[in-house]
Amino acid sequence: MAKVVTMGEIMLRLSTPGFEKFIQADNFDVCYGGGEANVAVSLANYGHDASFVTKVPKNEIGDCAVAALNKMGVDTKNVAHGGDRLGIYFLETGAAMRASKVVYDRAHSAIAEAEISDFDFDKIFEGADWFHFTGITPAVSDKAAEVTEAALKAAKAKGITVSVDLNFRKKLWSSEKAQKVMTNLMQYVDVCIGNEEDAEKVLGFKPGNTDVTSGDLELAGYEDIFKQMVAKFNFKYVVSSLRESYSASDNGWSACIYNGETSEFYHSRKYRVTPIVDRVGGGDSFAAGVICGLVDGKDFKSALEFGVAASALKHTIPGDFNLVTRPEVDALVGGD
Ligand code: KDG
Repeated sequence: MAKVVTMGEIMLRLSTPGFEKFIQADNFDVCYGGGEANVAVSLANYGHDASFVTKVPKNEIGDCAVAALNKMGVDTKNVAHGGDRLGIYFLETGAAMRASKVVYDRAHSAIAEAEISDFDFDKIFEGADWFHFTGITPAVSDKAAEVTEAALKAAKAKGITVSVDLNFRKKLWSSEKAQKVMTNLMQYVDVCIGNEEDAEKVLGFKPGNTDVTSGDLELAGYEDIFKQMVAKFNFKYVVSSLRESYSASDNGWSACIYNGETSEFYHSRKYRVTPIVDRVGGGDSFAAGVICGLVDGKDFKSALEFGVAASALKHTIPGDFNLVTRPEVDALVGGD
């Protein structure tokens, strides 16, 4: 069992029932979610010691967010309490040719207003093997970006492996701001997760070279970008999920990985995911699956296969959290 720490914002998710549009809904379904919280839940679910760091308000909604994590086995003893509010996101789930919609109501949330002094990073990272964050947290506020960098410095000082999911959120910041903040944070990162759009918007990479092994045009673009990213930031692995969208409820789902140490590029098996029940958290379940594979000691190709199977299964589960079990993921990886 590995100790994995994730840090970010947990939010109250209010989604329209079924596939109702916002205008139709008389009530919302309630659950909790957020990029890094979702990763912590998956890892706890696979049997790892997963610890989530955030700040929530000292009120019953903050308590409910923490309880939702505890129910899934996530360690929340390093959650800070205070501030004014928990962030909210509203979700209208799309189907067929109608895309999902997300509306954020998260300004001035407790984590957005948190200070470095709210967290004892020495204690938080004691005995930890891995630290995961995403590009969402530094996007939430300048203060949250400062807290993220303080966490990264502390994690690196202890020799902990660090992963990032670039997760560009255009509703939270511009590409220019993202590049300014995130480029600096890459010096602490070992494993970088993000698709082509993230690589361009968050770090400014575009395909441009021709020195690649993949025959497929899309994969060649990824291999090219990944090589550039490794050359600039010396990442150990660069990883992306790959979505082929046939409709909002019917996708092809696979992933690719570049090994920065051996210069090997690998494309996973592809799954047809239909009908999609809930795609939110699909990227987080992928990140968690890859992290799980790597901390378990799997080789990088098998870790990727575990991640892509875990996230394919997530698409069948309502809510942000991926509640599939390790045997269920293993069965999909091992199946025809
Ligand atoms: O990856 C899932 C997230 O998008 C969702 O939980 C909401 O954290 C969220 C965000 O900021 O988009």
